[in-house]
Amino acid sequence: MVETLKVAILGAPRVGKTAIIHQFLYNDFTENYTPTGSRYIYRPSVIFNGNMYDMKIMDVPYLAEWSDLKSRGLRNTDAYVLVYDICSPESFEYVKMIRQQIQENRTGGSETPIIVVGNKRDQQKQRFSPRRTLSVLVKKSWKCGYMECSAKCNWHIILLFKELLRIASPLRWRARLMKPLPPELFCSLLPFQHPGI
Ligand SMILES: Nc1nc2c(ncn2[C@@H]2O[C@H](COP(=O)(O)OP(=O)(O)O)[C@@H](O)[C@H]2O)c(=O)[nH]1
Ligand SMILES: [Mg+2]
Repeated sequence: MVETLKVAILGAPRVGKTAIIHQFLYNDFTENYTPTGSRYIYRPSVIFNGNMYDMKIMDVPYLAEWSDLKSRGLRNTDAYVLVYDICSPESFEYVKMIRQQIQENRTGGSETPIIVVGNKRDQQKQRFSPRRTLSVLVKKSWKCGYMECSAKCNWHIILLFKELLRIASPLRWRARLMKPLPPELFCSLLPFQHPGI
């Protein structure tokens, strides 16, 4: 049976949530900004480490707080991606708030798989804080994963989804007890079928 993995992409407006998903699924990027009006669901199938997964990727517009998250059926996702713009401190504050609300309210608390993603790495000359400061905070204090990417340059986008699958799939429990898997096991992530949009 093909396993379904539900993941939610959250973050302040304009940080590049939709751009990250489109780069992953369609190898496409546009400079034009079209606000995502309501939650949009993509359902690609992917092959990861020789297994096929049906993904449900939820592109979530701005939510003021956790109660919105609950009411939109986002409570029981397998993993959350919290995106901020490395040039925008406000977008990091938003990620901080949402992360706290997820960990305080969700069953499983700090075990909830979360990856914090700093997008727009191509603009890193304008970043508001050194990478290391934020990655240490996120990894050590928040106990979340941390990555940076650029949807514009298609940099680390596949890596992000590989990491997402790794932490969202049931194998994550085994993976946590083991050393990181060797790189050759991470080499196969292929969007298998594009959703019709
Ligand atoms: N320079 C740069 N711009 C980006 C990147 N990702 C997204 N953008 C731009 O940022 C704006 C907002 O992107 P969008 O994906 O719609 O943001 P969302 O509101 O979080 O879904 C758009 O104008 C994109 O072209 C990136 O990695 N680098
Ligand atoms: Mg959007």
